[in-house]
Amino acid sequence: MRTQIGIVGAGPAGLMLSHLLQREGIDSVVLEARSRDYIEGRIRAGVIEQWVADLLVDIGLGEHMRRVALLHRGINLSFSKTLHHLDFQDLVGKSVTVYGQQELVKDLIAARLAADGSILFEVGDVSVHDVSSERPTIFARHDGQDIELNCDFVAGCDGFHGICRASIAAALKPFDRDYPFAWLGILSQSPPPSNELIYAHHDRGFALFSMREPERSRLYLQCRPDEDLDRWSNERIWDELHRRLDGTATLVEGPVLQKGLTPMRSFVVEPMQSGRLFLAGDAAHIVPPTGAKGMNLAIADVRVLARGLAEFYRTGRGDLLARYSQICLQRVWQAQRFSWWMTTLLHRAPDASAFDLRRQEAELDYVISSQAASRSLAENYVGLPFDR
Ligand code: RFL
Ligand code: PHB
Repeated sequence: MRTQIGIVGAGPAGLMLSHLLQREGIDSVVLEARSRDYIEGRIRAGVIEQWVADLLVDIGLGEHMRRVALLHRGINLSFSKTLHHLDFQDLVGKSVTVYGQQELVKDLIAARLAADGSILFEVGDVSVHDVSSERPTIFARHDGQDIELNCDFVAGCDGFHGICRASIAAALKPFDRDYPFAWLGILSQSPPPSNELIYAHHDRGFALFSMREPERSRLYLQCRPDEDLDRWSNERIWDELHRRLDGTATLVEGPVLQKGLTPMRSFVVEPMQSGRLFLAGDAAHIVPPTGAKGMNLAIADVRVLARGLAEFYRTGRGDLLARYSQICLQRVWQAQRFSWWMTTLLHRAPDASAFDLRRQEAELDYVISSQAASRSLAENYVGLPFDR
């Protein structure tokens, strides 16, 4: 098999890249380890920055989003028994959109298949070779057969646990930080306590009250990284959510549809490319979910990559491709800083002292009472501008 761009991974990064390339007349093949049903049902990110929502409309993917997505002017912070609203529209003139990652993934798969795009699901034993040559190759198994995919370039969009980063590890420098907590998340058939997200700081730990649709809540509790989910009955989860919301809004209980654990880590590799292999999205960097940045960064990366590849095929020049890492990493580190800051502001460290908790409350108080501090949170949450 032969294609221009071999893409490993059909998450938001890989699928969006394939879609953007097709709009530039560039051919790609996407290889995905999981089944279509699995990736379309995987519940993950929920918040997209305004530029991503605008991009989806511009590239012909706005129709479903416009029907089901929820436009949010801001977020709520709950602490010291009070709910505070930050209005991003008033503060920085932008909003965010609640649109489930799996909805975007479904839209992208449908668009790729409608355009006769090639996505191979349930591919095994993927390996990438000769990325320092002009003819990299991807080997894999599909439908019981060995396949060899010859490409001009490879895009490693295979997430944090994928194989692409490992295949160029010698050329990369990793930066990482672990956090001494994780999130226990549920999807519940019940309306959220507020029509916009609530980030709750509490002595017992952090909680987040998000949503997918007006009647479906996505709720998270800070827990231990090695938490045993069997120890969390639905009753215990609801009880803890009530306590951490602390009466600042009314929480309605409902049937729990899904339950899972989300680890928290910060991770970046530099550079994000070696030879003709380019890493994008979670394959290159991970942020803790507190700042809602992961999926947005994945899309920011592939937008840069698609432009670089388009320039290459149009003009034969690789200037933009050569600067791919540098351009992406500037945004990546801004998002890392913000996600780390939101995480440390809102979570309770296991060794937190009474002083630490009062200091966090003072910082939260500053965030809601100072125009400068509110705007700083708002401009980062809605997504920093690209032309800085
Ligand atoms: P993905 O989505 O992990 O996709 C990678 C794909 O590669 C496949 N794969 C392979 N395929 C072939 N061969 C192999 N050897 C392969 N190894 C792996 C995988 O099956 C998969 O389909 O990475 P991508 O595309 O970079 O997208 C990144 C986002 O998924 C991620 O950053 C976000 O989900 C993070 N995130 C959030 N981001 C936001 O922007 N806003 C949010 O509100 C937000 N909330 C979240 C989140 C992540 C969460 N979890 C579960 C980690 C909330 C949670 C709970
Ligand atoms: C979600 O709705 O899943 C979500 C929202 C905001 C976050 C993280 C997750 O910061």
